[in-house]
Amino acid sequence: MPITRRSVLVSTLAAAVVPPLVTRVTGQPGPLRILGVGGGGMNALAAAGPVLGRFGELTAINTDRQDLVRTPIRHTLRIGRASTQGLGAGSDLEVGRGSALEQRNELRALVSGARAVLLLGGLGGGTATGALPVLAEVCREAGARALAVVTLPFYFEGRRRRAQAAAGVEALVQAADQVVLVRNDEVRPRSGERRSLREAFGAVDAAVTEIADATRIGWMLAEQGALSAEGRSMLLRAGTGTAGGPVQAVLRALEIAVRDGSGRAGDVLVHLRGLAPSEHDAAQIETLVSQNLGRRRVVLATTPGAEPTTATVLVPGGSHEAGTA
Ligand SMILES: Nc1nc2c(ncn2[C@@H]2O[C@H](COP(=O)(O)OP(=O)(O)OP(=O)(O)O)[C@@H](O)[C@H]2O)c(=O)[nH]1
Ligand SMILES: [Mg+2]
Repeated sequence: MPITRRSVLVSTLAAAVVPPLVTRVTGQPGPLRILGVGGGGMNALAAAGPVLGRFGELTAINTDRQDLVRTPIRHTLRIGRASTQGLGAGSDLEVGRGSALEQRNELRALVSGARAVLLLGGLGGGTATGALPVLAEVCREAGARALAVVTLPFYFEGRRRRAQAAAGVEALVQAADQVVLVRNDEVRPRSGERRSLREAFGAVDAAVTEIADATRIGWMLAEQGALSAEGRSMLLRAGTGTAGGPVQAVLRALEIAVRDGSGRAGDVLVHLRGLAPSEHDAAQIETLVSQNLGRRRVVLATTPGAEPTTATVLVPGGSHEAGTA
């Protein structure tokens, strides 16, 4: 696909936006399933429910019975029933992997009929790190695109979790169609703000929500030919930011997404939730992207919402070595 300098402006609700940049989106190409795996994945899924729930069925998957009892997600599936006895994977990814294999047929039934599956999880522990690559494989066997949105642990969580997360990314990239990485350390508080652990993970849940929604929109646009798509094993960098206006929000999101460099070529998806951008805003956003990432086609998608504006950027490429060092 030739790289054009012209932004493509897309309204996710097909509301009127400034022509001639508009490409209309006519809804989802097929059934979508949204799975939150492990403790962190389930919490992120619960937070994402209000945004993602109307686009597909939500299911919480875990080895940990206590977690599954407490979750507000109605549809749950416990894995590793024989091997973990409901007590979690004990931070051992092999146990997480074995747990998914143990319930492989049920997982298969869960995703059958889906056109795509969004897989949410926090890498670093046992359940999500081990189970997600198996799930991705199961999705692909069932003919569904496996789109993973996974977090990398905070630095303070220690070397063992970091190393285990790196192994998880490695396996996931082999198995999934897309892997979108969210680095917890980059989900920063406003400067100088102190926060509790719960608040820190709450901020991660919010970032995962936006990035998962952008991933959903990216899938939709790729299916409609409005966004360049590759086959499998595609790694993406993501960033999200909130500000009073669209351009400022995109700047914040880009600062995060480009930290490891510009990656390789491919369309850049910018999703704006909140105030619709003016044509002038769209031009400025395109300039910002090309300044940070070189000449790329920018696909700008908007979802009307209350102020302030949240911008989320998905950039193909990005090295996971840098992400997990
Ligand atoms: N988004 C989000 N991430 C979390 C949360 N709690 C923990 N995490 C992240 O998820 C990673 C994996 O932890 P868990 O989800 O608890 O691990 P698990 O997959 O359940 O694996 P086991 O507990 O070992 O069975 C952690 O290293 C954290 O970085 C949360 O509430 N929200
Ligand atoms: Mg757990």
